[in-house]
Amino acid sequence: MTLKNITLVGAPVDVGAGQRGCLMGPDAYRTAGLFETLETLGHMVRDLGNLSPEVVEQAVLPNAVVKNFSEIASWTRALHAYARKLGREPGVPIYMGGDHALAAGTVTGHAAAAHELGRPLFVLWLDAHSDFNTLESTGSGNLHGTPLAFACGLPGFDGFLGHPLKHPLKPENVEVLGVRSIDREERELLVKHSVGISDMRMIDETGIGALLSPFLDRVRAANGLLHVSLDVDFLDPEIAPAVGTTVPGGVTLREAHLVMEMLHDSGLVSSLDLVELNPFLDDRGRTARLMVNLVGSLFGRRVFDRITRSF
Ligand code: HAR
Ligand code: MN
Ligand code: MN
Ligand code: MN
Repeated sequence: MTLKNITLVGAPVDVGAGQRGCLMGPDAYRTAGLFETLETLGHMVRDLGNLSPEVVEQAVLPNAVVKNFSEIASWTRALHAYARKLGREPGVPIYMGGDHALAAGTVTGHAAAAHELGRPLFVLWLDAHSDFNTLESTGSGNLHGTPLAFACGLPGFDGFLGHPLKHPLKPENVEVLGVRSIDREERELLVKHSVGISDMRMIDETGIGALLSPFLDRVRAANGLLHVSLDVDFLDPEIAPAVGTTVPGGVTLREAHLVMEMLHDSGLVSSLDLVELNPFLDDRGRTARLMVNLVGSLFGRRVFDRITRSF
């Protein structure tokens, strides 16, 4: 197994979500043993602690329903700069959220770093939601519903970084997997921009491995980097209750582990977001521990090695 240099970065963002509590996420991952789990697998792990960004001035809003715009702009700028730097170094950063608004910074920072390395960035978005609203289309005003649209270069987001996004993701290099809740206008935007979508019905009919495999093949063929954005609500709420926006009918424990195991075997993952864990809603830490176990699978934990046929 290839051992990695892993950097943990705490991003206690919680004003992008409709409910408070995600700011406790990074400490819940630490308490649930994320560092030790990775170290036990043999990796070199460092924890940079939690970021706390400088607050930027209030920008002019295109839509009055948008909430906490300047706070999210501050986070986006701080995380973008961080991710851009970490993305140019060897090793795998893990961003411990925090709500999904943090991906506005991490994904765009890694896209900029990939550009500088001369490689394309691909994104696997594991989520019940597609988070493809713009500042105009959002009905809730919760900015965690928008980061993927921003990262794909949709218009209206210049206030996030204070300037236009220079290196947007190609929407066809994105795969949204596990989705089961999309707003009406968001649906039109996803179609218009040809974002890759695999919903729960496709998972039921085809199997999650058969859906993931061709995407990983594309990343490999393009010599791409792969950012994985794992939203807790990708998982069925019966197994992962600690999330503000539960949607029934999510992926099972085994489907989630299979995705992580296939990602590990691919060797392609270059950065990871862990988002939307709300420890205030957890049941004796079970969701935090489940997320840590999934990260363990992503970084090489296995019962049996089917290639070498060894335990
Ligand atoms: N689409 C809805 C909105 O924009 C809900 C978005 C919820 N997003 C998350 N992250 N919980 O996936 O308000
Ligand atoms: Mn999300
Ligand atoms: Mn550039
Ligand atoms: Mn979600």
